[in-house]
Amino acid sequence: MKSLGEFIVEKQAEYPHARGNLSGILAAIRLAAKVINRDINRAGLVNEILGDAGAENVQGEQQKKLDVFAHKTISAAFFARDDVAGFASEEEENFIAFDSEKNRNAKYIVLTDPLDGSSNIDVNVSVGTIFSIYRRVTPVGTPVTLEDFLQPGSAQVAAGYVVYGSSTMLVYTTGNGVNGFTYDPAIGVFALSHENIRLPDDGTIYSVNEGQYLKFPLGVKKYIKYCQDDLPSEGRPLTSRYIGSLVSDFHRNLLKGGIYMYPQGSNYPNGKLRLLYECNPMAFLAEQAGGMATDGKRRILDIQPTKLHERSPFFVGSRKMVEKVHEFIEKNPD
Ligand code: P6P
Repeated sequence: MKSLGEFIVEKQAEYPHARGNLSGILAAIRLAAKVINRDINRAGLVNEILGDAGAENVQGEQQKKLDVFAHKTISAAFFARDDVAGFASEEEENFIAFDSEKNRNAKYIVLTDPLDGSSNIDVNVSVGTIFSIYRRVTPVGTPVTLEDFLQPGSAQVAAGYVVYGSSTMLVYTTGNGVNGFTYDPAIGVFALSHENIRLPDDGTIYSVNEGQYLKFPLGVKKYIKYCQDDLPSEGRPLTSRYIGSLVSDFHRNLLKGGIYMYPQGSNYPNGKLRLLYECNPMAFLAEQAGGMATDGKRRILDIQPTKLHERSPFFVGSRKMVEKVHEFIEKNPD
């Protein structure tokens, strides 16, 4: 058994100029994940964990108490270290510039969705924490600015997620493949369980909220009908699996093959998912595992962000499946 900590140290040795700051950030995420995991697992028993926080986030979505708890836990873990200069979260309208000297001298910034899919918590469906790490682009020693956060996904130095499911797993990449670690609560360790994860080139699972079908672009509608065609000789109909929790849907498709789609529609003209802390980290992981991630036309990692909470249509998973939906979109322009 190899722990996440041992793995991080081992991999850090491969970076001759590494100073251990990125390792420190991953250690902070590991600690926050253990704390969040503990409270998710007893959410039904402790009133102050379940339910609404009585406020809305910047997206106008009802914040859950655990959303706020997860945000505060991750922020505290980063602030306690000198590896992170600033932090942005779905739960805060503006980024947070850690203003202590030790943090101003840090060279990384982190963006997170502290608890994605949190509407599922009250009904005991798995949720996740998503993170995306960049080097800052403004001078070390000064407070971070919005410019540090509005970098294209291709500039990420690391990204990953924690999925609080039937077991709790941390999956991440630093640009050299994707590795998964399963949490053993009995000993408080994330142990390496899925080394060098590869996303199958094709798959038989499609994940989309088909209740929004009528709002989708014509090409996406035609692709969904293509998936449903009764053609056993061509491996169709495919299987529809949609949990309503990006991290869980993504994780299943990462391991088994498949495509997750959140297209633009009349209700979400730019798609629902946020580019910086949902699409970019998942796109980095997908590509590192051999998959593909686009907005239906463009590679997600090439998109130059203009706003912290901007949204994007999102198609991610097995390369052949993403290429196939592109064919339908190109043939059926709206
Ligand atoms: P819908 C959760 O709010 C989330 O951002 C993703 O985790 C999930 O895949 C999607 O939205 C679900 O959205 O509109 O299908 O309920």
